[in-house]
Amino acid sequence: MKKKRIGIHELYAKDPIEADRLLWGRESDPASRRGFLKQAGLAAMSLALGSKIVHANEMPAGLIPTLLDQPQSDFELPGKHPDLVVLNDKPWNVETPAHLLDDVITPADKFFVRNNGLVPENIDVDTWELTIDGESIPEPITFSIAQLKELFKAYTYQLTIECGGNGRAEFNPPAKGNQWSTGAVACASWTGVRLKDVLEYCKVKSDAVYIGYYGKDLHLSRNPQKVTISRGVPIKKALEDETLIAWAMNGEDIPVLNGHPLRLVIGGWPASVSGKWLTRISVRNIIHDGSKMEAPSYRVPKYPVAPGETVKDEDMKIIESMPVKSLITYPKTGATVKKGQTIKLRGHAWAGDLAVKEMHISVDFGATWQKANLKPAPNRLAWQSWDASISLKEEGYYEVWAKATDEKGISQPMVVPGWNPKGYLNNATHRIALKVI
Ligand SMILES: Nc1nc2c(c(=O)[nH]1)N[C@H]1C(S)=C(S)[C@@H](COP(=O)(O)O)O[C@H]1N2
Ligand SMILES: [Mo]
Repeated sequence: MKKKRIGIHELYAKDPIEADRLLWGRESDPASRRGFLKQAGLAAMSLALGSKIVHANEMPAGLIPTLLDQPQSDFELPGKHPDLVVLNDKPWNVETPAHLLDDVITPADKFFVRNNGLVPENIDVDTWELTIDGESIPEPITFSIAQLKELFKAYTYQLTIECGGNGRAEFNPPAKGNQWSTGAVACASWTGVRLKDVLEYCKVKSDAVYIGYYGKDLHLSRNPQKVTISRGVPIKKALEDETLIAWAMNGEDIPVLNGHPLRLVIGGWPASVSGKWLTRISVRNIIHDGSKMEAPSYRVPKYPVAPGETVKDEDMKIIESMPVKSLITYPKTGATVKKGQTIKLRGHAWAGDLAVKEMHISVDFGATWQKANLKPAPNRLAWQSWDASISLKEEGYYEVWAKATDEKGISQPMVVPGWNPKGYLNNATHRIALKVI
């Protein structure tokens, strides 16, 4: 059946409780299902789940069983898998359920979408231009896509990009913005030229501090003077081998929603630095001051703050490398398995600029952990696949939790980490539900 398409803004304006129910399967009034579940006893939770919670004595108080807390939407986006979850359609913001991220290389139709403005219309590959300018470039130079392909060697890398706000939905008090659960992350195979080769050709000066991108997407106001988003990275990150100006995802044109015909791809950092519909890169002799570089956008407090606290702009710092994180991509949450059956779990783990060193899983709410097999990355800044076998001894409700540890020994927290005003960098352990019969 074709899903209906309605603007979630319209829906929220009309009926916020219904909008919340559609998106989250829960109600937003004070007597909400979520609020109720937080207070609920084990008996009530078991009733809602339809089975007994095994290891209930290990379950932290106030924990909502993950099976009762899944996002869902009734909307569908053209070109994307029908089971992706549309959080917003003006602009498009669409996340991927964990079980659809099972591929080592994320297929185009399962790649999440995070737009700040409107997708550019009438894209023409043949006349598309990229200009390199800024204080640290002696003379601006403009390239066509054909020239980029001709002048520079092409490279292909698998690169993980994750929205800085992935996981925002779990923060309490809630942070405004797209209520991503776990699905604003992907790792595709990207082909393009190295930004460093292009900047070298343009004779980048030694006083370069930062790069900033500009894209062709229109501001939501449709005012062409307004820039939707123009972010960037320090020159050191820009000059890494894996920083690409890409024209292909998985060997094909990049999907229009993901930046066709040209985009920056900067793995390991918040995906907001990977500029889509790329038309210009400015090499700056100051920290780039484009739209959404200013506080509080894509910034977190310099020191830990209490949930709900107001943080001054000058006490915020720009997010750089993303924290260690992982997903369980198989089985799908809610799956039914047989008592004693061997279940093969799969997933991926990533840690920003770092490698992931170890992967652990728990079936008893984190009381004990079992080591998983972890593969090395195919190249730097690509996620690493992992697998593990478990067998569950009792009938009832189980949760599988996954925890990655990076090469510096830092692990994912089991609860939502450091509250921050904009709800960035939630790298809490991923949880799936299994029912044993
Ligand atoms: N031009 C442009 N580039 C952009 C954005 C945008 O709105 N416009 N969104 C950024 C953000 S916040 C994210 S998380 C990623 C999302 O990339 P995707 O839509 O391909 O998943 O693109 C980044 N690049
Ligand atoms: Mo983002």
